[in-house]
Parts: sequence; C-alpha cells; structure tokens
Amino acid sequence: MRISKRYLSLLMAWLPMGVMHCENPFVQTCFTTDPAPMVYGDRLYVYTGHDEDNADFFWMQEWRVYSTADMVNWTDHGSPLAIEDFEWADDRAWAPQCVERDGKFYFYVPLHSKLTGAMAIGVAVGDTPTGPFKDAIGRPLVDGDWAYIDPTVFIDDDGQAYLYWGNPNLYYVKLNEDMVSFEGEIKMVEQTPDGFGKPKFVEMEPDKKYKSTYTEGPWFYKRGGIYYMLYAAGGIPENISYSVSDKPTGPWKYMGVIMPQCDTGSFTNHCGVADYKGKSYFFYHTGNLPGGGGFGRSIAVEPFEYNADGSFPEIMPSQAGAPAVATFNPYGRVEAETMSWSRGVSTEPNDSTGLYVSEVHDGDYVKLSNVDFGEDGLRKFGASVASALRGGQIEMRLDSPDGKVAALLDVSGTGGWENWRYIERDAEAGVSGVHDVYFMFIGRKGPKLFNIDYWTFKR
Ligand code: FUB
Repeated sequence: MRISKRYLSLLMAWLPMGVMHCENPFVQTCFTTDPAPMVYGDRLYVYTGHDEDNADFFWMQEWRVYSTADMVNWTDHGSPLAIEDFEWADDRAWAPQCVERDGKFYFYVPLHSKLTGAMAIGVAVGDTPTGPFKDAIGRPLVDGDWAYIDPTVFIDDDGQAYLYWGNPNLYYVKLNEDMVSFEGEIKMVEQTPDGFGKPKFVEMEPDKKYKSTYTEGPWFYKRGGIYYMLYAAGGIPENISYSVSDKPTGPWKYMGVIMPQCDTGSFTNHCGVADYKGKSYFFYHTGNLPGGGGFGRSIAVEPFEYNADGSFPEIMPSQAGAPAVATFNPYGRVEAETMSWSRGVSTEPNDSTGLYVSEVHDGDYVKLSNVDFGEDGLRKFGASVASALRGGQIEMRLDSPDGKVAALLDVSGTGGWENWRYIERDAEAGVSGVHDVYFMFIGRKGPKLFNIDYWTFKR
C-alpha cells in the first residue's frame, strides 16, 4: 500500500511537538484492524486483522502482530497466522485475541467455516508471542452460526478461563485448562436494558431509541475486582460502550459509552485495553490512513486513566496517540521494520531473513523516535540492504526530515531484491543524547530503490 506523501505531511504538520508521542494510526505500512493488546515480558504485543487494499468488504486473509517496549516505536512481526493454517476454513480472518498460559500462546480467531458455511471460532497455539502458530485442534472450537465472531479470552485469578464472543448476541463458554476445549454448553448472555442499555436483539422495538445496543467485538477482563465487558455498540456506525459485573458471567450493569461514534472514516470500531508499564491504554481502529475507510482500517491507541471508582472516562480518537514510556536503545541490530512512523514504505516477509522494509522510493522515509545514543555517542552506522536495480542513498538525519545528517550510506545494486549486502560507514562526530532519527531514502524518481533488512548502530 502506498500512502500519499502530501497527506502524510499534512498529518505530521499538526502533531504536537515536544512530548514524544506514538502517532496514530501507529501502523502505516498496511491496513490493520481489531487491535487485541497482550502484555508479555517487557513488551506489549498487539494482534490485529489486516484489511486488503481497495477492499469492498472484510475480505481479510491473515492476522498480524506488532510489539513495542516504549509505546512509540513498533516492531512489525508480520503475519504468523492466516486462513490457510485452518484446513476447515476458507474466508474472513476477522477479529483475534491471543493469551498466554503456562508458556504457550493461544490465538483465538473467527473464520468462515467450510464445514457449516457459517462463522466459527478456531484456536491456534504457539511457543512464542509471535508464533509460529498452528491450529491447536484441527477443527473449530465452536461452529455453525453467523453470530460466531470476535472471540475475547480472559484467565481469571482462580485459573478459570472464559471465552466470550458474538454479534449481535453475546455468548460464552468456560474453557478447560487446556485452553482448546470447553465444559458444558455454549451460554448466551441475557441482554437487558440494565445490563447492556437495551433488551436482547429479538425483543428490540424497531422505532425505540435505546441507550446502547451491544453489537460485536467484546473485550473481557478483570481489574481491581471489577469484571469489564467492553464492546462495539449502537449498530452501524459503532461506538464503544461497556458493562461491568462483580462476577465473570454477570449479571452485567450497563455503564455507558467510552468512545462515542466519531467521524474516523470507519463505520466499525473494535477495542482492546491493556495496562503496561504503569499506564492504561485503549486500542481501537479508524479509517484514517489515506486510501482507508470502512474496509481499510488502521489501529490506534489512546492513553487514559480509570476514574477512582474504576469507571472509564470518555476517550476520543486523537492523532497524537500515547506518550513514550521509555527511550529507544539503538545499539546492536535494529530490525528495519521497527519504526515510529513511515512514509511510503511497506514490509514483506522472507524465509531466511524474516521481515524487511520494501517499496522504498525516492522521498520515502522511516522514523525511529526517542533514540538514546548515550553520552559517548554513535561511531558507526550500517544497514543490510538489497536492490535488483541501481540502489540509492540513505541519509540518517536527526530530529526532522531535514535535520542534521548524522550518517550517509550509498546503496548500490546487489543483483536481487533479496540479495542482501551489509554496508557500514562512520557517523558524523557528536551524535549523542536523545534524538528522533529519520532514515531518508533518496534515488532516481519512479523506480523502487532498495529493500532494508536491518540497521546497526555502533558506539
Ligand atoms: O474486522 C472484521 C469485523 O469488523 C470484526 O470481526 C468486527 O468486530 C468488525 O471490526
């Protein structure tokens, strides 16, 4: 996907300066949807869907994973799971969620089932947060209803795991300890006006205006003894509302709207919430990338603070996103698909080197934010690059796209788009302290210039 440079320049122009922020939408290299955050170890991971370019429906083929250690610079981990990993499915890689239990990662996903011709929920399992994942049971966990989408999973303090899902009904099961089977029958949550701002779907009066309408995209978790059920509500276009309970299976109490329906270009919204490094974050999606819209969505994040009683404040979409919670240590190898912002570029997988930055043209750039070069400073800068054509140049600039050039790499042709060559040069003297770093790509106008696998920074 190539994003209009003029649009991105305008977007950048009104971002707040000073405090280092994640910029929304925080993935610019492709469309991403239905963000499901998961904190594991020192990092926050976000599992997403992936809208196809120029789509006229949710023709989604795969799920993607991104992670950060500072809320500003995000690493693209590519797509560790796709429709073809489920033999019984043929379409609709919709809203996912992943959870860790006993060192295994369980990735719950909705899919269109070949077995029933309706929607189903599958579960894949992996040994790391970024996979590889494989279908854990070789069949759907639940199957056979168009309402079976948008799984959300939570493991309670007593070890009992719950899987909720559904549109427009809300269902749940108690998962067994193996996380890939469940006990008893599928239960449907009674949607009362007290619990969800409206009665259940079939009892709704067509002309009556209700406070809320549970629609889809539940997000279930517990915090401070309160069980939270957040969800997309209000039909189309959607807002994000929530209900709470003191038990994992209700009864629920409707609490109101968190993110009102806003003009973000997307008629759906879908949320996920996580606490990370002492702060709370609300993830959602919009249609705000150029070329985006209802079927070309992009994930975004807002920091927020719970009210003293545990209720949510109103959260509005912003372009500023979340402030940095740490500086970025560049020393060593940095995957080129780690970035706080980019213009024009994309990412692609390669079997031997993993993901790399592609679609690099003259005038494109990749940015890393809040990079701490330390007191001693940067001595050498290198990159692993490949070009089937003539290459170009990489200017490493500080603090703005036309800031001081800290290092310059000449990239020549390497005989193939995946024939990698490592190049390294001395950096200019005096590159120390904390800076934003812009990798500016320069070359002939028109053709692709080169691909980049990783950067190295040496003291
Ligand atoms: O991304 C496809 C569908 O759109 C999701 O399953 C819904 O939650 C809505 O976001």
